[in-house]
Amino acid sequence: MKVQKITLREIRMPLVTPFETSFGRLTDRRMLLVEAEAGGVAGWGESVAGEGPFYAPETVETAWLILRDFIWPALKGREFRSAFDVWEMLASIRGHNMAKGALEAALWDAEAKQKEIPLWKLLGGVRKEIPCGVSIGIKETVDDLIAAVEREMAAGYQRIKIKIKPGKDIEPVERLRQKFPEIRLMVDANSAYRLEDWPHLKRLDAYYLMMIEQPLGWDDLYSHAELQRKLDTPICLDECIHTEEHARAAIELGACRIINIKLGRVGGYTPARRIHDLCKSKQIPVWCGGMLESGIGRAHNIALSTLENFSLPGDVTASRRYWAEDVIEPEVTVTPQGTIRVPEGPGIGYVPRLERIEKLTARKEVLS
Ligand code: OSB
Ligand code: MG
Repeated sequence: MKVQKITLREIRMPLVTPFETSFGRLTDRRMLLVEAEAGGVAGWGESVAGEGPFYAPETVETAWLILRDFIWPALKGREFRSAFDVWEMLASIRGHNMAKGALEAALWDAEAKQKEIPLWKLLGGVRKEIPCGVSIGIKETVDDLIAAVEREMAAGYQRIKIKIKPGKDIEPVERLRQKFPEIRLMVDANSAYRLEDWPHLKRLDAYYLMMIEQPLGWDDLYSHAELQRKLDTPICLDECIHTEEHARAAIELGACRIINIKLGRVGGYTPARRIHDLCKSKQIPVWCGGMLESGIGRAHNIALSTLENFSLPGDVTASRRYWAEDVIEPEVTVTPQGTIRVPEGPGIGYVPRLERIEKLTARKEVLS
C-alpha cells in the first residue's frame, strides 16, 4: 500500500440540540475529516479532537498541524504492507492519538475498499448487528432529563447514560430510578470529581448503575484504583486510557472493571484492537464510546463495535440524534430493538456525500 495524497477538511455542523458535559456546553461541532487516496480508492477518517483541549489535550488545530507537519511526512512515498502497519510507522510521534487515528482509520477504510470487503470483516469483526445505548447531556431540570430518557427508550435504545457533575448527580439518578426502575442506566462524570468525594459517589451504589464512567482525573489511574475499592458500582475508564499500557496498568491496579474504547483516543484500529484483545483476555468487557461524530466517525465506530468483546451497548447512535442532515449516504439508523445493522458494502459501508461535505468545508488542504 502507498498513499498518493491526503486531503484535510474542516467541516462545521450545528448540533440538533446543545450537548452539555461537566467540562462544557457545545452547540456547534468543528470536525477534521481526512480523505486518503491509495491505489485508486479513497479512504475516509475523522479526527475526534474537540474545539478546545477540555476532554483531551488535542484540538482541531493541533490535529491539523500534526497531520500536516509530522504524520503525512512520515507516510509520504512509503510502501507498506497494510493499514495494520501504519500505527508502527507513526510510533516516533508521541501522543496526538486523535490526529493519528483519523488517518490510520482512513487507511483501513482504503484497504478494505481495495479488497472490496466491508471494513468490519477486514478487522475480524463477528457481529452483524451492534447493541446501542445513548449518552444524554446535562439538562436544566430533572423533568427535562426524564423527558429525554423517555424519548430515547421509545426509540429503542438499550441503555441510558447520563452526564453528571457535582450538584447534578444524586438527585437526577434517584428520580430516574424511581421513574424507570428497570432500565440499564449508567453515569459519566468526565473527571468532575476528586478522590475526597468518595463518600458522595458511594451514594450512587444505591441505584444499581451498570457503571460510573471516568469519575476522577483524566490521567489519574491510581486514584481510580482507590475509588474502585470503595465502590460496589463498576468504574469504567474513558479519558484515562490512551494506550495499551494504560489499559494494562488500569486492569492490574484494579482501577476499573470496564473500559470504553474510542478509536481517536487510542490512535486508531491497531491500538484499539490490541486493547480490545487485552481486555478480552482479562475478562474486562469493553464498549465503543462516541465523540459526537459526523457520519464518517460514526461509521468507523460501527465497524469497531463488531469485535467480539464489544459486549456492552456503546454510545453509537443514529445520525438524526445529532445532525439535521449527515454527511454520509445512507444515514445511520437504529432499529426499534436498539441495534444498528452493520453494513455489507466495501470499507466503512456508508458513502461520503462529497457535495455536502464541500459545502460544509470551512478550510481544506491537499497534501501530496
Ligand atoms: O465522555 O463519552 C464522553 C461526547 C464528547 C466528549 C466526551 C464524551 C461524549 C459523549 C457523547 O458522551 C457520546 C456520543 O457521541 O453520543
Ligand atoms: Mg466518557
